[in-house]
Amino acid sequence: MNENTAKTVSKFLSLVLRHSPEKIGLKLDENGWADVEELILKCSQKGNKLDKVLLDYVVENNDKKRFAYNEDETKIRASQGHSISVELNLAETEPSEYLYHGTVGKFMENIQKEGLKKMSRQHVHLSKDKETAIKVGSRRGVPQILTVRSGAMHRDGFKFYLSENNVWLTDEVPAKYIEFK
Ligand code: HQG
Repeated sequence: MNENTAKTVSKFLSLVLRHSPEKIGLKLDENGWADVEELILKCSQKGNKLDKVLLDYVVENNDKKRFAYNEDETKIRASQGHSISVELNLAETEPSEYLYHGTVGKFMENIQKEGLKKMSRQHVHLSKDKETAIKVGSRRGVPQILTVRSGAMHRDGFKFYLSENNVWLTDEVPAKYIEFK
């Protein structure tokens, strides 16, 4: 499989399964699932050639395992990262004492004031290790890594969820739980 083709498909799937299904006239259910046959048909009709072999390859080999099938592989969804409102039905999970968030310098002043906000997504995204957070921050420039006192947040009643592809999700991180250094 050509890696560039797989990457192009992954980007397009992120667009339609997380943000804009209407771009190809696709419907997601309330849990974010798309019908696999409909997805393949509608992607192909819009000039993004897709078949089940290619979709299988992307689901299996995607670097962050961004997409997942349901049990009988008739449906597919993005495991996290949505801007449209979907109910992923993730179980609440107790986080480790610290989680990490990769961002960039230009956002720091605001984050110091108001903490981490969801911005355009459905959750604040946190990583279990600094290496992953560095990669997340690097998408936008020189990464700045924030340490989140997730254990303390959890004890104070904040809820955490772990996506199927191991991204930690929460609704907000007030500034008092962030170590800036
Ligand atoms: C920042 C990728 C100002 C925040 C990654 C981030 C992740 C604030 C940006 C996933 C702020 C939002 C999500 C505040 C947060 N003031 N800026 N109060 N609170 N920010 O893309 O975490 O490759 O929505 O630091 O790996 O960067 O797409 O969030 O820089 O898991 O699968 O606002 O996207 O995954 O940006 O990335 P995003 P994110 P995929």
